[in-house]
Amino acid sequence: MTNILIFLGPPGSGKGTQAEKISEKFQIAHISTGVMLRDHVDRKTDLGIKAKSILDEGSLVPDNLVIEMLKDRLDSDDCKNGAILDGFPRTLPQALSLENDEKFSIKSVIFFDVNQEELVKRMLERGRSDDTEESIKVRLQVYLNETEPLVGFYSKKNLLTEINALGSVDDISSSISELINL
Ligand code: B4P
Repeated sequence: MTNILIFLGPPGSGKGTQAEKISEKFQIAHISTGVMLRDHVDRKTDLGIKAKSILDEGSLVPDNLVIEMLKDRLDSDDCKNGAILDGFPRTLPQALSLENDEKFSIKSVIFFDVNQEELVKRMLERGRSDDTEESIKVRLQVYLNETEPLVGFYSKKNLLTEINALGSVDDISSSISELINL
């Protein structure tokens, strides 16, 4: 059984930044579906060719493709100590795909709370190819429609802890470290 810690939050809330630090500190795998998808795009795999325009416009890659990619990755040896999922699940079907698989045990879900103005500022400063004003607008709307309902979903299961993700990277990382119980 693989223990799982989920980082949930809007785009640009710092999930990737914190997952990198926490994974190193606790020696658990860091799995970012965004990083994996961008890698497929760079390598021009079949998945990457399908995903490129979706990423650039700010929409979500279809559930079946992301779920298959993620579960393959979770089968790797480096996930034996547990894994942080950064950016997955982003939809209810993705959440159910974890829930209904007895190979995985969700230990905790950390929700990154940041106001919209700060999110837009961070993403524009980062300047990735999908960080244009137009795609940021789409991503924030997609987040509200598809991903935010997962806050209630995990809260009802008593798995969710909300953290204030405004402040210094180190302070936020310390707050998260106190919550880790893998
Ligand atoms: P992701 O790669 O997951 O990226 P993100 O949500 O935009 O960013 P994150 O929250 O990780 O923020 P970061 O630490 O970088 O997704 C990209 C795309 O991939 C999606 O739009 C979608 O198309 C696709 N995708 C991914 N997963 C999918 C799934 N499950 N299903 C379908 N499609 C999927 O931080 C942002 C910036 O803020 C950085 O520049 C950072 O340096 C800065 N920052 C971080 N912490 C800060 C702090 N405390 N103070 C100030 N700045 C800070």
